[in-house]
This record gives sequence, C-alpha cells and structure tokens, in this order.
Amino acid sequence: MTKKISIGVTGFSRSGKTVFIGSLIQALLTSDAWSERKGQGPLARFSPVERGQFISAQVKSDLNTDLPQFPFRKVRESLVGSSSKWPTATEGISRIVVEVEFSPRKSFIKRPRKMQIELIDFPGEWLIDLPMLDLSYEEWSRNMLAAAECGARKEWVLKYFDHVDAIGIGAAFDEEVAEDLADLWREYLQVSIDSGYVLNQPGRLLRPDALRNSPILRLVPLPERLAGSGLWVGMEARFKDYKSKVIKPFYKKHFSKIDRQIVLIDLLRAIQLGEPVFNEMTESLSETLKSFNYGKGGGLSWLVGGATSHVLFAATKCDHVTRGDRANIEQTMRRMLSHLDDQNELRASSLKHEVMAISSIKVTEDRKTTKPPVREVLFGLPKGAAQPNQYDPGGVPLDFPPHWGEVDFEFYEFQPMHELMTDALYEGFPAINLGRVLEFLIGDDFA
Ligand SMILES: Nc1nc2c(ncn2[C@@H]2O[C@H](COP(=O)(O)OP(=O)(O)OP(=O)(O)O)[C@@H](O)[C@H]2O)c(=O)[nH]1
Ligand SMILES: [Mg+2]
Repeated sequence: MTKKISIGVTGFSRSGKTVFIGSLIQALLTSDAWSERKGQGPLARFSPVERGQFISAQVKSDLNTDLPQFPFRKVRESLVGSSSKWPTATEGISRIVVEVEFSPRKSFIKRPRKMQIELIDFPGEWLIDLPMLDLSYEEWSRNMLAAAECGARKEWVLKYFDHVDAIGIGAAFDEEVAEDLADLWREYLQVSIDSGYVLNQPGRLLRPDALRNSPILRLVPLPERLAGSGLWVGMEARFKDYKSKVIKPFYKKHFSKIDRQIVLIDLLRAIQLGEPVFNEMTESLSETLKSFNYGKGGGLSWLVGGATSHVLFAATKCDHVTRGDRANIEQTMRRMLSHLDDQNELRASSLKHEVMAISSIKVTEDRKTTKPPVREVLFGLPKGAAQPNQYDPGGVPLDFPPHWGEVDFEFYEFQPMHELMTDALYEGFPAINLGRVLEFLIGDDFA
C-alpha cells in the first residue's frame, strides 16, 4: 500500500509558504540531476537522495478531492519565465500530491516502494483567525480595539473610529450598517497588513476567496459602550457564525490530519520592520500556536499529539543574510522559540521538533569584497533596483528580543534574477537547507 504523508505548511501572510511548496516540488521532480553530485543541489543532506534510494517523483492529479490543485506550474513559470518574478499572494486554499518512488533501505526488499506527499497551501491571512476560536465577541472586540489604539495603527483606524463614534446605543443591527463598518475596518486592516503587521482579524476580510461579498464577513469589533444594542447583539451572533462556519471547518479540514508540520517565520523582514511589527508577530505566533490545541485541552496537544509527530520552525529567506551569519539566525530562532513556548509545553512533550534557517529559493550569491578588509557580501537584485549589485546587509541580532538600538540589519527584498533561475527547470531552484528540512520531516519514512 502507498504510504501517505501530509505536510502542513503554516505561516503568516508573505512568510514564504507558496515559494517553499513550489521549490520543494521542483527539487523532488529534478533530484536525479544531482545523482552524480552528492552533497550538492537543493536536496543536499536529504538522505534518500544522498544514499541513492530516491528513484523519481511525479505530481499526481488527485481526483479524489474537493480542493483546487496548487498552481505549481504557474508558480514555477513566474520564477523561471523571461522576467523572473515571485509568485503572487495566495487567494484561497489549494492542495498538491507528489508521488515519490524509492528503493527501501533493507537490501533484501528489491521492489521499489511508493509514498505520497501531500502539501496544502492557503493564504496566511487565514491563520491569524485561529486564536479567535478561544474568545468571546466581547473579548475579541476589546483586544482588537486596544491593538488599534497602539502605535501607527492609531492613525489608520481613525475613519473607522469616527464612524463608530457616531453610532448611538439604540442602534439596531442592519446589513447596510454592518457593510459600511466592515468596509472601513477592511481598509484599516489593509494598511496594517501592507505595513507588515499580522494581527489582522477577521483575516477573511482581507482574503475572502469564495466568501467575497458574503454577509458573514460583515464582522467588526465594537466598543463596550454599544453592548446590549441591537447592533452589538447582531455582531455577536455573526462572530459566533464566523467561528463555527468559517474558522472551524478550515481548521478541522486542513489542520487536524497533518502528519508533519513546518511553521515558516519571516524573522528577517520582521527585524527590518522594527520593534512594533516584530513584537506583534511573535505575540501572534505564540497565540496561534496555543490555538492549535483547540478542543483537545491541555498542552499543545494538537501540535504534539494526534497525527503531527514532527514540527519544524523555519526562519525563511535567509539568503538575505551573508553566509557566516546564517547560523546566527538559528540561534535567534531557538531563543525566540523558548520565549514563545515559555511554559515548556512543546519541549516537554515527546514531539520531535527542530529549528532551521532556510531559503526555499536562493536569489542572492555569496561574494567577498575584493579590497581589504575582505568581508562577506551578497550579490543580488533588491526590489526596485535596475541592476544587481553587491550589498552588505549587516548582521542579524543574536538576542531575543533584539536590542533595538543596536540593530544594523538591512532586508533588501531581493528579487529573483533570471540568470540564476534558468537552470531550475532541470536542476531545481538553488536553495539553502531545503534538503535538511525534508530530512527532518520525512527522512525516517524511507527506511
Ligand atoms: N529571497 C527570498 N525571498 C523569499 C523566499 N521565499 C519567499 N520570499 C519572499 O517572500 C514573499 C512571499 O512569499 P510567498 O511564498 O508568496 O509567501 P506566502 O506565505 O505564500 O504568502 P501568502 O500567500 O500571502 O500567505 C515572496 O514574494 C518573496 O519576496 C526565499 O527563499 N528567498
Ligand atoms: Mg502563498
């Protein structure tokens, strides 16, 4: 019987899920290009490939599913096409199955075996909705409005607050009122997400997919002053509906049967965006990880128990950092995880967990300056630049949380350079630690 392994790829919006899935599939499809060059290529350190056990991989068009197929060709084409570009942001959920053929490790078993690897992609905006499951409408409203009063958000939310201030306590629930409020709240969330903040609920307001224009998305937080009004009562009912009809089905259908999990964390961009964005990301991550045990009680049981046996926390886009500094990202990640998992629930469990710094697609080259003092730099094409050039991104802060006054790291938003992408059709995309990721997640399954 063909073994099936479902790998959950989780992360907030723009954390790198789609790029990761696309690069991983392409690496599996092209692994034979590296069979004579052990220890190299995107799947270096993935033992089935290194040991010569890996025979081939094939994308399966799976008819037995109600989910759209992950747009693998489109993702690959945008990267290798004549004007290489990152793939567009994900609008809805999709799934892809790759069937891998391999020879078992035990030499007396001669016949090749098959394994199916399932990957699911979804918009990161939906992930941030999970912590809502544990909240009442009153608590959620309080949290959302308090967050909106902080830092830069204060400016962006003004129009919404002005609108709400004009509503009297006798206000009845009305779809038109709800729609106007939801439009203003969405505008505010949009500015917030564009500025790198992640706590943007309800997430479906930003990525509605099939729910576009659906009344269930006319959901906004209200001040306690309006508690007891018809508007409040109506919103409270909508909040319950949103949890039971939108969040829970998504969660149950796509998170509860995951065998292996990779949580992608955009640590470097968050460092670049500064303290408020960074703090919001880590706090939201902590809340989201807690919510994974929803309904099971005690500990991070969803993450650690049930089917999910291996969890990997990966800092993505580490091609934004010079080679010598990459090990430091893992150290910062470890410290971050200790902070997120301060109750030790994750580490005290028998779960296999690991931390890595990865780059699903390495779009920079590691170079050294020619004139002394010789130092490592990156050669790449930052967003908005006409030509690639050499850049020194500075160093990643080692402490968690970083000493913000001393941070001198620059995130250049490097773009794919066509000349580095062309061989990807035959050899997979250049990557950092992709093979190590796969080894951790599924290496044992090739016994
Ligand atoms: N340099 C570099 N940039 C990356 C890498 N992976 C992702 N990025 C950048 O991060 C952006 C977001 O990556 P996606 O894979 O689309 O992120 P996502 O998690 O699917 O985002 P949503 O679909 O919005 O949830 C890309 O457009 C790139 O700019 C990587 O390995 N290296
Ligand atoms: Mg995506």
